[in-house]
Amino acid sequence: MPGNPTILVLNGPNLNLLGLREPEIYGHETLADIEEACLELASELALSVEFRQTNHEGQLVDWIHEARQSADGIVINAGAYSHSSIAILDALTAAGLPVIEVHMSNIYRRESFRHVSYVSRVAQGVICGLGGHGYELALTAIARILRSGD
Ligand code: CA2
Repeated sequence: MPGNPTILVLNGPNLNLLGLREPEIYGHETLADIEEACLELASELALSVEFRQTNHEGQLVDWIHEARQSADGIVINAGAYSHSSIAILDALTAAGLPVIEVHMSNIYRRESFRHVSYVSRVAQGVICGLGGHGYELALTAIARILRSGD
């Protein structure tokens, strides 16, 4: 019997600071709190979750390349690279896996440079403004997409 689907949850630059700075924008939850909630939900959804964070664009690109072999779907908060990185868009497009994009904050209530995300061009769905809960919603959505095949 095949194992649980594997979901790679990727986090980009500065998300390691969650809960430590700017709580008025990003809340009090740390990235470790979010990871814990994701791992707990993953077992209910029969998913295997790999949760990672990096401050480096190339590292995100390398992880997305690896996902082609090792994962069934990607949940990504590319942080500020969402608004600038064609390299990440190209890697996600090449991966050919279902992608759900997450942002902690509601990027449409913020500066206009945050209103455009390259990641959104390849994402099947986008969740923003719901804090860490957005990651749990993204996992629920991707589990459903993988099970229903659409
Ligand atoms: O809302 C989001 O999740 C963002 O992806 C967060 C990025 C921001 O550049 C995007 O526009 C929206 C920033 C990452 C978090 O940066 C922090 C900085 C200081 C304190 C806590 C987090």
